Formats: sequence, C-alpha cells, structure tokens
Amino acid sequence: MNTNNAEFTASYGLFKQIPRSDRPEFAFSGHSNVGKSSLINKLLNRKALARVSATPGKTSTINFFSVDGFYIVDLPGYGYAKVSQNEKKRWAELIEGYLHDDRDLALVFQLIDFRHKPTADDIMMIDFLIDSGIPFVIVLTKADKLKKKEREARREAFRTEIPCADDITMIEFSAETGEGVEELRGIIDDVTREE
Ligand SMILES: Nc1nc2c(ncn2[C@@H]2O[C@H](COP(=O)(O)OP(=O)(O)O)[C@@H](O)[C@H]2O)c(=O)[nH]1
Ligand SMILES: [Mg+2]
Repeated sequence: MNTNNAEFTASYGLFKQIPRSDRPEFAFSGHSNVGKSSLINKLLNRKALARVSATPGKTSTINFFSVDGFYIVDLPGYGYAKVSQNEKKRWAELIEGYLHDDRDLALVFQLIDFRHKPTADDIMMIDFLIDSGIPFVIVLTKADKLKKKEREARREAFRTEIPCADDITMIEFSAETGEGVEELRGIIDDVTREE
C-alpha cells in the first residue's frame, strides 16, 4: 500500500452524518487508550495524522482517512467510564450504526491490549463481529511493554479468554518499535487485491 497520499477526510459525531461510501473501508476498533491512533499513524507513516492522546476518551467521533483507493476508519474508542450515559449511547449508536450499515467493509482490526485480559466490552465487540459475519483480525497492542515470558503467558490466556481464539488471526504490534506494521500492511494489500 502506498501511504504517500494518505490524508484526513472527515470526522462524524452522528451515524446519520456519514455519507455513502465509494470505496472499501478498513475499520479500527478498540477500547479508548488501547493505542488505535498510534497504530494508524504508524501504519500511515505519519507523526500525527490521527491524534494520540494521553487522556483516554478524547476520540468520540468516527474519523475517515483516505489512502490509495480505500478508507481507514477510526471508530470511537469504547469503554471509557467517565462519560455520561447519553455520551455512551451516542458512541454505541455510532459504532453499531456504522458496522451494521450496508457498506464495503473490507476488514475490521479489533485492537486488544496485549498486557491484559480483554474487557467485557472487547468480548462483546468480538462476539458481535463473529455473529455478524464481518471479517476481522485481532491486533495485540503495546507489545513492547511485555517481556518474552509475559507474552507467552498472555498468548496462552487469550486462548480461553477470547471466543473462537484458535480461528482468529492475531497480530502482535507495537507503535513504539514498529513490530507488526508490515504484517498489517500485508493484510491490507492482500484484501485490496481481492476486492
Ligand atoms: N509503549 C507503548 N505505548 C503506546 C503504544 N501505542 C500507544 N501507546 C500509548 O498509549 C496511549 C494511548 O494511545 P492512543 O494512540 O492515543 O490510543 P487510542 O485512545 O486508542 O487512540 C498514549 O500515551 C500512547 O503514547 C505502543 O505500542 N507502545
Ligand atoms: Mg485515538
């Protein structure tokens, strides 16, 4: 994939604002603070195309980035506790609306923090993706924060913590070291070639 012309296209706060799509889309989903913006920046070779935040919960919009014939779609991070019930409802409607919409959703990258047991929201997302038949892979983020033994322990634990774990492609990733970024690009290249 050629990232030279990657650019921010638009942000939407409500599902009904999202226009019809004219290209395949790769959506990125995950808990707030899991490292989604950092991953998108790394993937697109930019320092700050997608905003990186030390304060979780900042990205409450759905953001589109145009890249080489497809869109990268940054879904709002879920699971942030310190927001109102109303805000949570708006996020849920935005995410569900988008994922249920009749669009050319090529693949979802579901991000999970490599260090921790997936949250109830993570499992709900994974169940939803499986039930909806949406193709997805899991990205295990912040891999640089684990030692070899810790990685082995988490890999083993995920096999029981994540439904259908043995059938799901899992990519170990670090925005710090760049580990896994070529694998992600390879997956996008494979899927766009098939489209
Ligand atoms: N060590 C390390 N920190 C990361 C990595 N990815 C993100 N972070 C940090 O985690 C925090 C949240 O990152 P961000 O990309 O804004 O997460 P988002 O809320 O999912 O978009 C920031 O402080 C990042 O610097 C990573 O691969 N390794
Ligand atoms: Mg973000």
